[in-house]
Amino acid sequence: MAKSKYEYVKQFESDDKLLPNCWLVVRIDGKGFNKFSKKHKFEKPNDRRALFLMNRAAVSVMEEFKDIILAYGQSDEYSFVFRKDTDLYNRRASKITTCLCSLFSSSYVFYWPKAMEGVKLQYPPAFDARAILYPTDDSFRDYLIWRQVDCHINNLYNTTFWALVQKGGLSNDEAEKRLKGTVSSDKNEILFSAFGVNYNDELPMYKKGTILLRKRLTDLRSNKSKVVIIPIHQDFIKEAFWEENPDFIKEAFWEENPEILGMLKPGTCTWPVDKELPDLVLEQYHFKDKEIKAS
Ligand SMILES: Nc1nc2c(ncn2[C@@H]2O[C@H](COP(=O)(O)OP(=O)(O)O)[C@@H](O)[C@H]2O)c(=O)[nH]1
Ligand SMILES: [Mg+2]
Repeated sequence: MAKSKYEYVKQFESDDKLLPNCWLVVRIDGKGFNKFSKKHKFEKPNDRRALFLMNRAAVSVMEEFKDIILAYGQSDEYSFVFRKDTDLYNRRASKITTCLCSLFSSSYVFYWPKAMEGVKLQYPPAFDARAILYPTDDSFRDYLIWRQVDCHINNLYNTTFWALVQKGGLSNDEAEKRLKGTVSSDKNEILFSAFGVNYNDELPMYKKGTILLRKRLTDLRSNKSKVVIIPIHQDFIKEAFWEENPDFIKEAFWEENPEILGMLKPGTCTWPVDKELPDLVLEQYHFKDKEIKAS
């Protein structure tokens, strides 16, 4: 077909193809969630329902985009890590970030009624997104640690701040002054001595955020197995995480298994037998049954 004389305007579009062979991270972040959380009366310092909703929206994104191997979320943000060799949308940055961001936003709204039972959504929430490339495994690993350290610092601060306000009867200003210049050990001490709270006993999801990984799980009754997305709450900074999940994270894995490049090969899961699978995982089996066990 002959080109129209207007076709030339396409040349004005800029090329935003992402560099090859780098870890690609897309981080989305809630826009104005300070206000949004107040407007919807999120519990302080952590609203379990709102965090579950973030996790649910992130699972939707991972279900749609199979090249995402890991996601990490805390507060109003989620980072999605793509396989280094992903060819999604020809690695076009804006196409990738906008598709992820809009699917995340619509899923957040879609699952809102279920997660936030009885809370009316007052206005449409929005998220921003950026794509970041990490050329080395070390910088990629440090990125994840950075976000988790951020989670830890904020959560310890917020937990102590709201204990001072809600249990200690301080005003917001007084609590802020009390915490000025304190280090982590001071905050742990305030929590323990003034309120009998041992920070270590706080929920791992609050302290460490949520890591989503693909794992193969087996349903013991039918013996059928399915790849599902599993939420875990581990430390990126500890070797254990990287040792327990070497599949597809370490470069060496791909070098040793060149034949599986091009298809996703998740490792099997070692979910503790004495621990119930989270609803988030059971939902992916499309039935709620506790008789599913790690293979
Ligand atoms: N009460 C409450 N607030 C939360 C929770 N998760 C996120 N937020 C709010 O969301 C904000 C996220 O930080 P940031 O992205 O820097 O702020 P934003 O620019 O207003 O979105 C926090 O400062 C909190 O005010 C939660 O579980 N409970
Ligand atoms: Mg935000």
